[in-house]
Amino acid sequence: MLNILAQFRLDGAPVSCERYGSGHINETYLAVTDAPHSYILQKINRRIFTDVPALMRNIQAVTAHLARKVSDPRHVLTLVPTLDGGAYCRDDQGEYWRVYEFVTGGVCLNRAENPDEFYQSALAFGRFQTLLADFPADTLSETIAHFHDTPARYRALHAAAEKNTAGRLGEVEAELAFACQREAEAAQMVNLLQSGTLPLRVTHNDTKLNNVILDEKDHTALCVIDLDTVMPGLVANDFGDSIRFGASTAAEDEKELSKVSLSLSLYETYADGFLSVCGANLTPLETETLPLGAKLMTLENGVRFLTDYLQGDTYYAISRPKHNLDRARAQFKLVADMEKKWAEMNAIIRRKAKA
Ligand code: ADP
Ligand code: GN1
Ligand code: MG
Repeated sequence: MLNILAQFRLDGAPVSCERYGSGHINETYLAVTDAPHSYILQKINRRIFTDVPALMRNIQAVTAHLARKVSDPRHVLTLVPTLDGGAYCRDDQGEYWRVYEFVTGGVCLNRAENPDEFYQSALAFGRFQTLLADFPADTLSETIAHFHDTPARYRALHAAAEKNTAGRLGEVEAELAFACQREAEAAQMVNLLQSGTLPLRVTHNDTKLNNVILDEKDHTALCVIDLDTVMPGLVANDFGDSIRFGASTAAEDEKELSKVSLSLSLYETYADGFLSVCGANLTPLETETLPLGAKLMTLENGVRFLTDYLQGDTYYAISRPKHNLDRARAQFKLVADMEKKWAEMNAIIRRKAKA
């Protein structure tokens, strides 16, 4: 790792470099130097991100845009250049590496301990949306094609079931049936986009609570991280993915399904924060479709976890044998609970829209 770090313009000499965080996609390390100054070193997942130079151009452009608009450097991710001024380096195995300034005095949470932390994440993603409203979306590359194209995610699920590479099909009949029963409605958001009724905006596309850094002292929002999937997309999907992860009463991979439900109170908290910052910029239909975003993002993630389980766990990092199946089951349980609470979910958004 030291030879990789040596290629970046670091302040001080590295004294340690350890695995860090709980992301499912990249390999993340915390590098501490004798300066003392800390950095985040990441090996970018090039199996998933097939055009890393384009991805890094997106991140450079987006972080530069954000940096021009915020006054506190802890409010935006900062890339550290290589010795020759590049945004990343490549090792002799062809792997791509990048370094960010470590946001000091920050924390990333997998679960909100209190509603205000979740509210803070809503402010962070709402501000992110607002600050990028004037960013030229057509200059961004699509880092993962069809990322939130839910019908395409279903096609991948059907193909995985057909191939049954890992021989697990017999084990997932109930989950597959649950997903298939909802296949037609899962296309609603994409249909609205294709008919031109919902606008394409610059969105984050991976708005989990642990992709926001909060100040460790008062737990106020500092900055949004994990910018690999910043692309043109739908606001309701950004809202929805936050709800899926953060307004659930249990973890994304909870095995005990009776613990998994939608907290309407956390849902309302998030809607309050998000709409207080970016609500004025949204069209009436964008606001109206926020609950649909929550349901479809949860369904889509369930479909993706199930697909990965059928394919033999090749996409997400797992830490136990049936991890992806547990994740899929928890998502589907959350979808089922959202269906029960559908009227309230919509009523909450209608109330906020009027306020
Ligand atoms: P992944 O795509 O694998 O989720 P992330 O970019 O989200 O990777 O990083 C994984 C974790 O590393 C984050 O959840 C966070 O805890 C930590 N992290 C990433 N970037 C920074 C940073 N600049 N400062 C502090 N912590 C960071
Ligand atoms: C991945 O990178 P990370 O862990 O923040 C995934 C998201 C999923 C999420 C589920 C690029 O997010 O789309 O919603 O796992 N990111 C990518 O936890 O596929
Ligand atoms: Mg992440």
